[in-house]
Amino acid sequence: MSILNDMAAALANGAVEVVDLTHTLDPDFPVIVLPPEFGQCARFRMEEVSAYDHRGPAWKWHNISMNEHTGTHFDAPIHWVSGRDVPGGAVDEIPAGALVGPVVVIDCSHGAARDEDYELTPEVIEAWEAEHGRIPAGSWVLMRTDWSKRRGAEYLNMREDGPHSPGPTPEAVKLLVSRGIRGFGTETVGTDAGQGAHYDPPFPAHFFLHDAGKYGLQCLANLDRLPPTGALLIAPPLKIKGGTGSPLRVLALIPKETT
Ligand code: 23J
Ligand code: MN
Repeated sequence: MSILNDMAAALANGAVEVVDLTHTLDPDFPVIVLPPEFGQCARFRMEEVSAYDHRGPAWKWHNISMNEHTGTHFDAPIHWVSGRDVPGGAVDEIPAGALVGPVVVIDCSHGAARDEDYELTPEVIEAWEAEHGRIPAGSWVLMRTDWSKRRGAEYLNMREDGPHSPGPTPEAVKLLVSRGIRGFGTETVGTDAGQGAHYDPPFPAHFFLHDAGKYGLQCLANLDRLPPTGALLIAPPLKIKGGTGSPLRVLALIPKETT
């Protein structure tokens, strides 16, 4: 009897399903837009090198380029100034065992449908815990907003005063860190709210998560397919030397509904 033989059987017979939480890397997928005085995030680009032609008669391949924080992506502790001295804080230094772990989902989709600046607060987290139990140490915590269903300009939701999208308050992030979470993930372009620059400190999710050596995931999709508890997340970033983050394929293993 082996737990992994059981897992392989469960995957084969559908008792465990694999859900893809990843958007397709596409030049048209929006990237974060910072105020103009700052350097900007490059979109995904793909250039054909050959396509079974005179440049390579039997093969097709592309050169690709992008910012580390393009598309569905992982944030490492050294992404933020608060995490700059975290040991093992670059993507290539994160141990493989830290990249697979339990995941819980806090459904904020109703609030975010009403209020594009919806805030995940300690009260929302405590209400979730009253229903589902305390957030286990070592868990990924994902904030479901259904923002991944938005297309085009609606995704960044940019206005004259900057982007408007939901996110956590500073107090909420501190509470999650105190629970000993592994990391925090969102469906929006950042782990912080669109208006997150106006909190104290600015961008509190980035500040407090990475200060504590926690990870981030952004631009996630299909969170509406996950149970609140009981799923397993597989989220390994590329092993970029000194990298602050990377696009990745995020997979969730979920138990098949048995109703
Ligand atoms: C750089 C500066 C501010 C932010 C971000 C990046 C991100 O959201 C990111 O992708 O990590 S808020
Ligand atoms: Mn990022």
